[in-house]
Amino acid sequence: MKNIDSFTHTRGESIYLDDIPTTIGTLYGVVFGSPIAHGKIKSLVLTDAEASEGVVRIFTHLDIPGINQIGGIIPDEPLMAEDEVHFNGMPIAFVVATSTEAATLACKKIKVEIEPLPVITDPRVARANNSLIVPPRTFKIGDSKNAFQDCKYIFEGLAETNGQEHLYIETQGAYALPAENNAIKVYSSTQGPTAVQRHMADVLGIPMHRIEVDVTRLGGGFGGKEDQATSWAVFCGLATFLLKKPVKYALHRMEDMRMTGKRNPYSSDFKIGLDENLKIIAYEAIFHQNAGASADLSPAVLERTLFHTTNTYYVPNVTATAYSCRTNLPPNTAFRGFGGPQGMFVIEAAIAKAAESLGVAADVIQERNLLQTGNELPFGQIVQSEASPCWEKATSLYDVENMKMEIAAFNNTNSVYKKGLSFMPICFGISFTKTPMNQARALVHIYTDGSVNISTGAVEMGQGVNTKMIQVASTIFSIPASLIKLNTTNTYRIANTSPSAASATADLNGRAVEVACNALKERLVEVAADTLKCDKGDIEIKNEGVFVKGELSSMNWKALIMAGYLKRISLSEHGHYATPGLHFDMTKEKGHPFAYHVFGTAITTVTVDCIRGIYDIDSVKLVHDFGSSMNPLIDKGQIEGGLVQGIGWMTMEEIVFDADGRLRSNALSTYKVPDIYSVPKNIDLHFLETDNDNLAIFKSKAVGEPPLMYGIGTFFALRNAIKAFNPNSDVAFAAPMTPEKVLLGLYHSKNG
Ligand code: LUZ
Ligand code: MOS
Repeated sequence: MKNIDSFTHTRGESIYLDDIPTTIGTLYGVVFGSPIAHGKIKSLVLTDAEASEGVVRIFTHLDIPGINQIGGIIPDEPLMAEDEVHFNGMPIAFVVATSTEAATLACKKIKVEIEPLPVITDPRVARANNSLIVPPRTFKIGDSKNAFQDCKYIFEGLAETNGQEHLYIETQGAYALPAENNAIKVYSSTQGPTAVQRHMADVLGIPMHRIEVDVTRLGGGFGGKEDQATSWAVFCGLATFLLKKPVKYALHRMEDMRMTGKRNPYSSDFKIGLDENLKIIAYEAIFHQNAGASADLSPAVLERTLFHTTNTYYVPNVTATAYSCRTNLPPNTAFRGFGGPQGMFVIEAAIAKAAESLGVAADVIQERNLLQTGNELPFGQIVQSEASPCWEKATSLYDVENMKMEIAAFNNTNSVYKKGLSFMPICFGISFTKTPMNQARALVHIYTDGSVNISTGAVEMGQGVNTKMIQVASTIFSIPASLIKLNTTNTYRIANTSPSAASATADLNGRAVEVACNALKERLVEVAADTLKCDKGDIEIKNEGVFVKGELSSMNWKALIMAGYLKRISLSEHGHYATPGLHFDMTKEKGHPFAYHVFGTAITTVTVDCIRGIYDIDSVKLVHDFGSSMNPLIDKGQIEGGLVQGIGWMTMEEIVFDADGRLRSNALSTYKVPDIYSVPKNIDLHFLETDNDNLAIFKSKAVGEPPLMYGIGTFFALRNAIKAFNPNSDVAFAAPMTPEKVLLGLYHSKNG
């Protein structure tokens, strides 16, 4: 089935936040953010700004009727600063005017006096100052300390990954409208409608039932709108509540880049120990997560890092400790992979270091240590592994021996260009690591003309989840997709939603649709048996018709629905799903947090221009574990998009904050993202079809986040190409591998 949005996307008819028709009298807001990263507010003078043309009102924390707090996991984040600012861009006031231009102009007339305090941007400095968001956590299996004594080879090192700007094409935004009886309707470009509803209720001091959050679709989220869509909606809601006027705020790209958090940068230490057969016996890691100025989702991101400490390898003795470090940057947040990629990069660096030191190819070590079904992960979950099938399929299908020979031959005959190859096997856990979040609901109505209307808690953000929801209902009812309409995501239809995140949206909401549709179908079978005077067991509803003992009866789908209505049967159902079998005990750091894992292997080849330091990604050849894909076209799109986003993170996307905590890469002129010229020249994708039982919807495994981690392979392929040119290169395990770093790596050696 084609993505149901492709028709309106192509015609420019899809409705995003900024396409929602505005009502007469709509006002426009702009946030006034702190001009410095850390300090005490001495005075705030609004008089000039208030007198500015078109300004209706300027709100500060003093105007908040409820609580000045929007922290999701920990209440450490005020909506607006009171007497201190903690990052450059931290909201201080919200200016509402008759136009965005007027509000922007007025913002420039706000006078704030801030006494500067020391600025910390480095997570290791934060840890040294004991500036932590939450106490550190440690995952442990076996006894790494003792196990190192039995290791033949031990290597230690440092690995760092930078942040990443989400760069959803649609920036953050919201539009709030007053409703009767002090209620509010808000359109929000959010992955988490319930988070918007809950925090708006807190800030306004009213119950959640007065706040209707509606989400049409998102022009991308990537985690950046899991938590951080909330504040903009709450600003609009606050102004609407107090002014009784519609208020809209859609951020300018540069405001969005400056004021919102990004992927958490990490600075980590590793120690890896191997035996004489290159089996990894022991591994230790210390992760320093740069959380930014408040918790946001960082504690959960930190946890997912720990869950992915050993990537797709079995290591019997592991100790991993993670620190969430408070710095004066915008609060960092969810980003596709959610800490997993940051953890996986570190063990890949450790393996690369071991391989280089021992003079073997990294893939020898990787392959020898792949997870097998039945292995125990450091947090106690016993894994059902597809690691080896993916790896083996990739090496045979793509004839890796031949690829390696061709690269060696190329490198022998070329002095200016060098090629490199890497393997990147992945293993990603599917489920929210916070077990209670693994639940969802769906509301299914069948109208008397036989058409079907579905609401779920899933937010369509370009990932194709709406199409998959329709596929579920269409398959269960056995009716064409054209009879099914999917609604916007709305907190008045579906309550207490988990954010569309963790790659789990189609699984959780699809299962809820499945539950609802099956319940309806059961009732309809009874109606059919009653009407056609036969046994329930003889009835089959398929191809828009009712079959009795395999024979098509006179009753079609539409007649069946009408018969149900006349019998006064409910043609509506609210389905609820909660992933079974999940548990995790934080006091022991053990449990079974994931419904299943997704596996895959990517083989990347690159060519480096050893004079200029620039490079091409020649090919990425993948074998990915889809389970049994319910929509290969959409899933292929997720693989390609995730891969390229991962490559961007690993190679060119370079976030730069200066020592004052000011973002220097604050526009697309200074922050480079992959374009059509920088994507791999060739992407080969093989669908590994497995039909082991799993908890995915229709056994079609989650596909949102896992492919991002294939991009990590590019970093190591580039490193290998650099080493082919300069075997003594001291190129660090520090992503992104920009052309500048490649150039340094090519010409800078360990001994100077
Ligand atoms: N969000 C969240 C996520 O709240 N919990 C998670 O485990 C998660 N994982 C991936 C992406 N978003
Ligand atoms: Mo996401 S990082 O699944 O919002």
